Amino acid sequence: MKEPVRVAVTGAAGQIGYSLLFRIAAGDMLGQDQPVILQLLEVTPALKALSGVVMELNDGAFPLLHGIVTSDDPMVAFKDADYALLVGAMPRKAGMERGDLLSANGGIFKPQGEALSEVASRGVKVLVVGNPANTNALIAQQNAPKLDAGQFTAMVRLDHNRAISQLAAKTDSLVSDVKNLTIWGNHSSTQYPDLSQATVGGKKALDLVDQQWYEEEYIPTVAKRGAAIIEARGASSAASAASAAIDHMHDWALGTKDGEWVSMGIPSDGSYGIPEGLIYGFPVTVKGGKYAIVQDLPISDFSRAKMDATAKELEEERDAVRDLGLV
Ligand code: NAX
Repeated sequence: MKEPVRVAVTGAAGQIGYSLLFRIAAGDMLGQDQPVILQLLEVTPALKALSGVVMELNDGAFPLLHGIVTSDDPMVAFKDADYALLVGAMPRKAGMERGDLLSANGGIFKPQGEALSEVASRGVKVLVVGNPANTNALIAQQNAPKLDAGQFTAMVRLDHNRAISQLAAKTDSLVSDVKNLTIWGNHSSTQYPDLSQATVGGKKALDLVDQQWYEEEYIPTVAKRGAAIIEARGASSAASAASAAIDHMHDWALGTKDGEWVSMGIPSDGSYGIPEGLIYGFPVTVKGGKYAIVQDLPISDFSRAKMDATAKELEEERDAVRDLGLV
């Protein structure tokens, strides 16, 4: 049996946490041979609720769960963390301007970035789920000078999984038949679910669907799926978001399959003309715990316009947090 690794999760008493923690404890994220110690961060008023979640984790009698730490202090929860899933964030409330939202989240992700920088394992892999995820990841990253910028990623995997499922349904295929689609850009309504390289059962996806359906139905359905779930369920996506977080960390830690890529929000190195430093959804492959952007994909004019639009939104968010002194 391997030595246990430390997995920090913030917002651990929230609805995503309630799905996520049990999947991690069951070995779905890091493998059935990898014991974990969960290090759970919550705000002080939620610690009582968190203690109930801990009782349930214990009651699960998960063989791979070798310990649980709870705290309202990031310096405790992130201590020696090998993986950090930053789920807790300030949701947009009615009447809140974007500046207010970014500022409130700055109050969360700046100190968390500082704490990760000080106390986490030097190789920590950080995934930001809490919205606005890409820009929250940028805030944490910019406040973690002792870590490498590439250690901070944002979640576009839920969008990626939604895009796979919608395409499989349309083509009457299994999700496992769908390969190599990409979510470019921001986890927001400007994201670009790109089918230009995708295949279904080895056939080019764009030969199987018509362009009008792709542009007018598919892209908006994927981009607005979160709102459709809130409308139907009366609450935002939680189990599917947790599942996507598991997929993101699983593939980052254990690698992607040969010949296949996934979408991750990572710091741009300027590839595909995306401004350097933005945390942007790219097609990536992973080997040995290191991700690499898939290079030299042909980019159509249609794709270019969509990729630039979502980059522009991220630049505006970055400029706003810069003006607030958060990065
Ligand atoms: P909940 O409101 O159920 O839970 C959030 C939890 O975070 C709460 O328990 C709260 O006490 C805690 N929290 C707040 N500030 C904290 C802090 N400073 N330190 C530690 N914990 C803190 O939200 P939930 O449904 O779990 O969603 C969490 C976040 O995920 C939201 O920001 C949501 O917008 C975002 N999402 C992101 C997705 C993505 O694809 N990137 C999809 C799903 C989800 O909407």
